[in-house]
Amino acid sequence: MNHLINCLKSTKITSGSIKSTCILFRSYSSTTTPTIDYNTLIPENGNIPKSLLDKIGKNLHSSHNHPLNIIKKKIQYHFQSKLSNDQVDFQFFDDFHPRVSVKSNFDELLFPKDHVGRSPNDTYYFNKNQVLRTHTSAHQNDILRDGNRAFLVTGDVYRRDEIDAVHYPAFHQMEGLRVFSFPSDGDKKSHFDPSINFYENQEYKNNKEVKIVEEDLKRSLESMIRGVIGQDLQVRWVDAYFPFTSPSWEMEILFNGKWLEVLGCGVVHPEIMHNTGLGHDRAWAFGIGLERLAMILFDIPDIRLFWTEDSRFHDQFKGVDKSNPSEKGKKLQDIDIKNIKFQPYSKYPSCFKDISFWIGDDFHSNKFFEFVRECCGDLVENVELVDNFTNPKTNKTSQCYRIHYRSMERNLTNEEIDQIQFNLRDKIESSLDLKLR
Ligand code: FA5
Ligand code: MG
Repeated sequence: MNHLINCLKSTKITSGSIKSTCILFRSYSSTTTPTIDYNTLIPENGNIPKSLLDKIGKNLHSSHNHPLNIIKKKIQYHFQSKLSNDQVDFQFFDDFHPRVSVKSNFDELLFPKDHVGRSPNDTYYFNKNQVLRTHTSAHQNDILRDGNRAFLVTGDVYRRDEIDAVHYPAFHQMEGLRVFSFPSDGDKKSHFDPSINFYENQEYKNNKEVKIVEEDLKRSLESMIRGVIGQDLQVRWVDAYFPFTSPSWEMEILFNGKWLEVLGCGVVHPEIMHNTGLGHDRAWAFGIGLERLAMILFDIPDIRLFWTEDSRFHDQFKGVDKSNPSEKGKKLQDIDIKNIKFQPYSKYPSCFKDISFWIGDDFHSNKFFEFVRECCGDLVENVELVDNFTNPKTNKTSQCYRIHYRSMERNLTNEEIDQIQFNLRDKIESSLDLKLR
C-alpha cells in the first residue's frame, strides 16, 4: 500500500497528467492573446494508437462486479439515497460514447484556444474536430441543454500521459452537477456579464448565492466520500483553477499519512449557465477519478490491473455486488465491501532496460511514452527519465529512460524482454524525432 501512496504522491509532483492538469487549468488568463494554434499541429488522420481504439466499448465501469463498477454504484447509491429529495433527483448517464467534438470537450467549457490541454501531445484527436474525451465534463453543456438539473455521468476518458502504477492512457471519471434556483431571481436576469472576469472578481466569489452553492458542494462531496471510503476520513479543500468553474477546488484526503487529490470541482462558470439557458440559476460541478478511489478502497497496487482479463483478479470481486444486473432502473442498494481487499496473486520479479537517444525539436516525452506502450504493451510497468543533459558545444540534448518490465500474471524471461527492447530500438528512430546513442 505504501508503494501505492508513494506513487499517488509522486503523481502530484511529477505526473504529466497532473502537471499538465495544473498547467492545463491554472494558466488561463483572459487577457492572453493566443500564441499557439494547436489546430495546425493535429495530424490529418489523428493521433490515436490502435491499442487505445481497442479499449473503446469495453465499458469497465458497466461490467458487473468490476471494481470500477462497484465504486460507481456506491457513489450513485449515495447520491440517490442521501443527496436526493423531493426537489432534487439525480439522473445517471453511463453510456455516452467517448468520441466527442472539440466543441464539447474544450470550446463550450471555455478553454482558451491556446490552452495546452488542446495540444495533440496531451489529447487524442480523431481529426481536427473530434477527440477522445479527456474528461467527463465534455457532456455538461449538452445534458444541461436537455433540461436536466442534477446528474452523474460516468465514462472512460483518455489522455496522452506518462507511464507508472497510477497512470494509464485510458481511465474513468464520474462527473456530477446540480443546478440551484434562488427565489431572488424573480426577474430572471442572467448572472453572466462579459465585462466581469469571474475567475478573479471578489464580489462574485463572495456573492451570497455562490457561497450557498459552495457550501452545498463541499458538504455533499464530503458526505459522499465518507459514505464510500469511510466515516473517519480526514478531508481538506485546496484552491484550484478550471476554465469552466469559478471558484474551484480540489479535494484531498488524508490516507496513510499523505494528502491525496481525488477530485476537482467548483461553481459552474456563469457563461456556461448563460449559454445553456440557465443564466439566472447557479450550479456546482465535480469530476472524480474512479481508479484512484478503487485503488485506495481495495488496495489495488497497479492501474494496469483494471484492464486485465485474468480470472485471479476478477474472482476476488465476484459476488460482492448482490444486485441483479438485469434489473436496471431499480432503486440501488449499497454494496458492502467492508472486508474485500485485493490479494496480489503474484510478486513476479521486474527487470529494466535503459534506452538513450539524442532528441530533436519535435520530440515530446508523451509521444515516447505512448510509443513504448504501443510497442511493448502492458508488460511495461514504469518508464522513468534517469539522465538528461545538453552538450554546451552542440546544444544537442541527450536523454536516457529506464523501462521497467513486469508481468502481473507470469514470469518474464530475459530473452523475451531482450526481444521486446530490440524491437523498440529497431522501430523508434523512424517514428519519433530522435537518434539512438
Ligand atoms: C478534471 O478532469 C476536471 N474535468 C474535473 C472537474 C469537473 C472540475 C467539474 C470542475 C468541475 P482533473 O484533470 O484534475 O480535472 O481530473 C479529475 C480527477 O481525475 C483527479 O482528481 C484524479 O482523481 C483523476 N485523474 C486525473 N488524471 C488522472 C490519471 N492520469 N490517472 C488516474 N486518475 C486521474
Ligand atoms: Mg487535478
